Amino acid sequence: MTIPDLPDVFDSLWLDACLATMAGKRPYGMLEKGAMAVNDGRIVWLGPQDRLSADAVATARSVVRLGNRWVTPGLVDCHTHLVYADNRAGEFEMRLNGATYEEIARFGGGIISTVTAVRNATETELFDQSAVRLKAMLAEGVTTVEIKSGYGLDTENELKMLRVVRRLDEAFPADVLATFLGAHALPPEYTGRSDAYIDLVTDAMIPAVAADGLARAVDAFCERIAFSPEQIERVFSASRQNGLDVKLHAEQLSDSKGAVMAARFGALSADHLEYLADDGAEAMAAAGTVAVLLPGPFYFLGETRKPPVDLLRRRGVTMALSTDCNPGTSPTTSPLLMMNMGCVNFGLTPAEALAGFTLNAASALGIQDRRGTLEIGKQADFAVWDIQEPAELAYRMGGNPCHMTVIGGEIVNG
Ligand code: DI6
Ligand code: FE
Repeated sequence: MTIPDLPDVFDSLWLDACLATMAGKRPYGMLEKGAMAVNDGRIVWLGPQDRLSADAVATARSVVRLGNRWVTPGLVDCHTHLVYADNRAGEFEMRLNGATYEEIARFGGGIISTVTAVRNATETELFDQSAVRLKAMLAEGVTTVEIKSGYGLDTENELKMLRVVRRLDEAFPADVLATFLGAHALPPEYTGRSDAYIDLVTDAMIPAVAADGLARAVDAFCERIAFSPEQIERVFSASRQNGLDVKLHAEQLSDSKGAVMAARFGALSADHLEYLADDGAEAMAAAGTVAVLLPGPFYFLGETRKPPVDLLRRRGVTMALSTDCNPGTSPTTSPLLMMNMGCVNFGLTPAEALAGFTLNAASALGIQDRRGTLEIGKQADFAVWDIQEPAELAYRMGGNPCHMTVIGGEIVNG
């Protein structure tokens, strides 16, 4: 295993590792008794440790011995609403004390209560509250996070949310990718005028977001209780005209044919998908649109309809998994708990669950060329775990076996 143009001196060498590279033919891309070399934040070599020369070890600028711990690619959380203010524990309590959804809504609850909280929060308050959640994710091996807007629902507050996402990206070593989700819910001031709100999204918000480079992609919520496929087509056309990628919350509560439409626009992903039918899966497979499965809201809302995992496998649709971190339907920052739920509730295998938080999540964000696996040339983002085998990551319910999180070859946690 000789690598052309291998530098003489490595910035860092990571020794005594069991690598779950998530690349190649073996389960988990396993490579036991492995080692990795990093230069300029990238993996420049990995392989069996006994192939490394004594000289390489002696001259490396830093050597980290990992005590035969398992190393996976840094986790990628490809669908979150991590920036929000306050929480909805009170609403959760009301629900469990017997209040109906309508009653809660009448008391200003539901998604609009978070919109009110976000509008009332300063940028710094939003940043501080969100930073706590991002820190928790980093401590559980997450190195890349996508964060959506969607709780501002007017130009000023949507841009405020996206500026907070940008500040998080600057303040934390993790790669934080912003998605504009203006078409998340109808703001109260537009009640009965949803087309007029979509005009605002397409004519004012999307151009403003694109002009400031505040998001890479646009997401929308396609559902009877949110926006119709026709309205979302307008949002997607405007996004494409402004050079932004698209993705969609689709088929969460009904088969609205959102996935077919998303695939037609070459969407990076269609997410949720509990009610996905065969036409949607076929279209996604043909377009290379990734299915992002979200066990958190399924569990938290006590849903019973599962996403059609067998159909997705049969059609060869790439499956990712994500936290959907949000205050209303998935108040979690734990990818490992989602991996457990993805296995227990959706029937994923532990290997599919880990792929869903690594290479397939990277595909859902269009960054699979630089993240998601441990391979030469990729970013040196990885997580080191106190586990005896990779399946243990999905097996546990709670607890955090993350020993260390490494981003660009630097230890950021542990
Ligand atoms: N689907 C969800 O599960 C979240 N948004 C969406 O489109 C819910 C967000 C919330 O209730 O705050
Ligand atoms: Fe979501």
